[in-house]
Amino acid sequence: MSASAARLIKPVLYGYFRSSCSWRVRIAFALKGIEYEQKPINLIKDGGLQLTDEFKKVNPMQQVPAVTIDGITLSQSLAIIQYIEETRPEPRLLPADPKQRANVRIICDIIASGIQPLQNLYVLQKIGEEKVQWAQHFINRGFDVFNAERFKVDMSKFPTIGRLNQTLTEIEAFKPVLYGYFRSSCSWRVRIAFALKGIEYEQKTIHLIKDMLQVTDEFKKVNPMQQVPAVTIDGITLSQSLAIIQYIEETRPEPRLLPADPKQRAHVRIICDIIASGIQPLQNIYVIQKIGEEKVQWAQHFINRGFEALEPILKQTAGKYCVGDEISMADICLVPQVFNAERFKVDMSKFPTIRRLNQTLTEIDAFKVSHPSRQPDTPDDLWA
Ligand SMILES: N[C@@H](CCC(=O)N[C@@H](CS)C(=O)NCC(=O)O)C(=O)O
Repeated sequence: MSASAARLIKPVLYGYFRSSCSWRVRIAFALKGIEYEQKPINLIKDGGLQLTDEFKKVNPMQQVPAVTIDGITLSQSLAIIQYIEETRPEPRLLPADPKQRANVRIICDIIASGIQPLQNLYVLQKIGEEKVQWAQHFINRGFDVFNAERFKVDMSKFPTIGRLNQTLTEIEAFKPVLYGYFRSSCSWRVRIAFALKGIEYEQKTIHLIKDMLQVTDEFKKVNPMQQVPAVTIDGITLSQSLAIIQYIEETRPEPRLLPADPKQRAHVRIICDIIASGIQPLQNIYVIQKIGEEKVQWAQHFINRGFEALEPILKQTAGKYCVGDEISMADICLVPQVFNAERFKVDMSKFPTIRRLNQTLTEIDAFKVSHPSRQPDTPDDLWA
């Protein structure tokens, strides 16, 4: 089907009335005045229609929403919305200014990877009786962040500060600073992006285990979500690895980390979001600590679940790298996640495409120099 013919067919949203992620997409369609059809996927009835073989073909991650649009099928609400934004730009859902856009993405990612995945149906079912307290805990933790002052500052009112900031950030001492931790997979994502783009930066270690530096009042001012990574760059402080990488991409575009083609870009974002909201949040330290003794089985379960969805997706999208033959943000997310899978002794023989891609990518310099075994805070016995 030609691209123009595909555009005449109404998009179809596979969703569920109470799914917050489906609602995100419904809001986006409504704001943009796009007509669409809905196919309800009842998440509860008959054990959950999302788990059927038929729906698995639509979204291997077995979650709503999914959307068919312009002849392709997309999943991951934020990837869907960004595809709609890029192909139907009016009215705009991402601000024109890259710094404001970064703040929008931080807020989205806090919700999409820091809050929502922890009260998702499949997690609550595994938690059992304690599910209400569990959900309250993680929603409270995430919502506290929105009291942070920095989201309320409209910098356009301060032209002199803006000008000074621009001059100052060109001075060597104002190199970007990455607040990270050697073994944090999300910090590693940002280190790879800096390395691929040839950007020099400083590292400040936030030791997540020994000193729990992420929960100090001092660090809370840097990232109210009390997680690494955070980055100070161009006079602003950013958190959420994907928001950070997209800010770097938009302000330092070479070499490109998002493909030029919107469909390929959507595929990159789907892969990133499966990892960043569907896998990584469930083996984060604050979750693992709440799980206790069963932590290895828990982590294996959710990594397997995510990789079982990623494997068929990558089989379709991969060339030399995750999407085609150019390195992208998807590769940046994949390698640290495979490293974690190996730490938790996940049987990788079931995922030949993921293994092949990981092997190719880990031979590239930018992935090597940013590896957890070679960072300023890597303990001597783990140094390689
Ligand atoms: N969605 C966030 C997740 C950040 C995250 O989970 N960071 C972990 C390390 S990979 C962390 O700081 N954990 C500290 C804690 O849980 O206390 C991102 O992409 O930056």
